[in-house]
Amino acid sequence: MKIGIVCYPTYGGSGVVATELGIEMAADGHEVHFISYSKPVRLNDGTANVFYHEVIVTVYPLFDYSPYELVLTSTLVRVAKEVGLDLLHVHYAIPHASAAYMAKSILASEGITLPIVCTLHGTDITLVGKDASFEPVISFAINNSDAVTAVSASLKSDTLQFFRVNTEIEVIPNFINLERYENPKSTGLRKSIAPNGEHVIVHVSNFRKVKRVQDVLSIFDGIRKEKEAKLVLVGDGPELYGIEQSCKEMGLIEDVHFLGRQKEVEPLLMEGDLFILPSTTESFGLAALEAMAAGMPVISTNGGGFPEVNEHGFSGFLSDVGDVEEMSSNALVILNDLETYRANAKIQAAKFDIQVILPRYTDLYDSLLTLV
Ligand code: GMT
Repeated sequence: MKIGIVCYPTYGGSGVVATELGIEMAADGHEVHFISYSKPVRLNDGTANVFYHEVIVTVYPLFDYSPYELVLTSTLVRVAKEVGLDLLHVHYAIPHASAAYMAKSILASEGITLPIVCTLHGTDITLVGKDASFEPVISFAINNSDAVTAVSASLKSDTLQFFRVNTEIEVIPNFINLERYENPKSTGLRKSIAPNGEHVIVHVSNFRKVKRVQDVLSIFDGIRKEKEAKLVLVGDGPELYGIEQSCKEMGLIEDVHFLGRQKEVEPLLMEGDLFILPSTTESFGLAALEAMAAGMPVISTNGGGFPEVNEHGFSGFLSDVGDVEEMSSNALVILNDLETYRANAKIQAAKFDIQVILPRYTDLYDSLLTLV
């Protein structure tokens, strides 16, 4: 099968899921063509059966806003014809789903059929997409995709609530490749930051408001009242500077380590004891799943798709948004019985192994191709 994948190339979860899916499909013998404005961060050069096509937007002084969606559409049409794509899978509705619809229509006018799969990831529905300035286009693009998937039941329900959807949405959860967590290279992180057996607490995000990184600091502060611990913050984003300031004001700065963006997170996660993700909402919380795969139990909030990923009292604990006291005391429960929760986290992660989830996508692709 020749599969086109459109995604954001950055560190966000939707781009990660799209890239990992493409890599697995390629490993299964399919030809996979990534189409984006920059090479996806988790895509390594020289991966067999994988190709990358860049969307190059020329900047004209006439335009205040460069028309990315139009250039993406033209690139999709060109790539589909040049390589003979069998189907196109777009990740994140804005603007990928509408660009795909337009490309499909152009191709249809030339007698070429290109089925479209659209995967909804989260903020394209819960934050950005439902804005009135996007809603009619998103509703239309969802309804006119040949198949629509959502990464959690919660996201499916949000989509049905916010958009005028009259098409079936299939829930296919995000996944991880557990093999990657089997033989980790040591980064030496634990040895260097926690040489006296301190607990290593980890948070990974894009440091946007929705991640509530300030709560991570408060929870860490609560943990430190009872246990020696270090906090590792991975990623960067708009809130990072303020978080650094807060660390200083709260007297935490000596025990907080900022690692910035990391291309390969698995080896780092393997060095941690406990993961904290206190977001206002997460459609899924891929970072929490990756943490569990590395054997880290998770302290999270209880909104969105979290209850589908993190099992309360088993792989971690869920609390109301902002209830940092409860989250700190649950963190201590985990740290007092760490080996049990570590084992549970791995059991929970195994439910989302790529071997379990990949056939769901393959079946979906096959069902579309039999209709062509
Ligand atoms: O979390 C972000 O801000 C990035 C965003 C993205 O589109 O990359 O993540 C969303 O998609 C991920 C992959 O499906 C999910 O694991 C995240 O939970 C979701 N983020 C939110 O819903 C806030």
